[in-house]
Amino acid sequence: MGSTSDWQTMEHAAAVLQQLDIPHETKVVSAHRTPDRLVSYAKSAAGRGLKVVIAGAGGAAHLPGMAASMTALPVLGVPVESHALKGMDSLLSIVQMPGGIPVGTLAIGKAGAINAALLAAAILALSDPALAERLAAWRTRQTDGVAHDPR
Ligand code: RP5
Repeated sequence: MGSTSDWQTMEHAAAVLQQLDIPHETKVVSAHRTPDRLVSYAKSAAGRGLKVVIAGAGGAAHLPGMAASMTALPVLGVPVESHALKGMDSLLSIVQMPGGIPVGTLAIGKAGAINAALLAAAILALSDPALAERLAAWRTRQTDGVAHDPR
């Protein structure tokens, strides 16, 4: 994520990865404040064994796109809700990648963070049958937890 201030959003992604027992790391990597850290992180990601990158950022959110430009790994972008524009700036910055460098863009805020983790899990589950079972069980628990009556 681009800042420690993004953690209150991105912790929801980390929580889902934890629930699914998916090894992961959480890092602050700012495209504009720590550009060298971003280059190093993105270029070394595949070699360090990472399989998917979830990049959350707000405002002029170039972190996911810049990361995607420097790795062949799937990059999932989470638009963090900004104060000034409620995350519309983040969303448009992340989703409007020119053709050639894809970023899988999720919803603004908490829902996007949760779904980024679930989408990463689905990608990883393609080659991990045990994870596929855990993901199916997670979804079944969610389904079973939906009340029939709103009161
Ligand atoms: C972006 O600027 C970060 O991703 C964060 O969402 C936003 C604001 O960062 P802080 O000023 O709170 O550190 O780079």
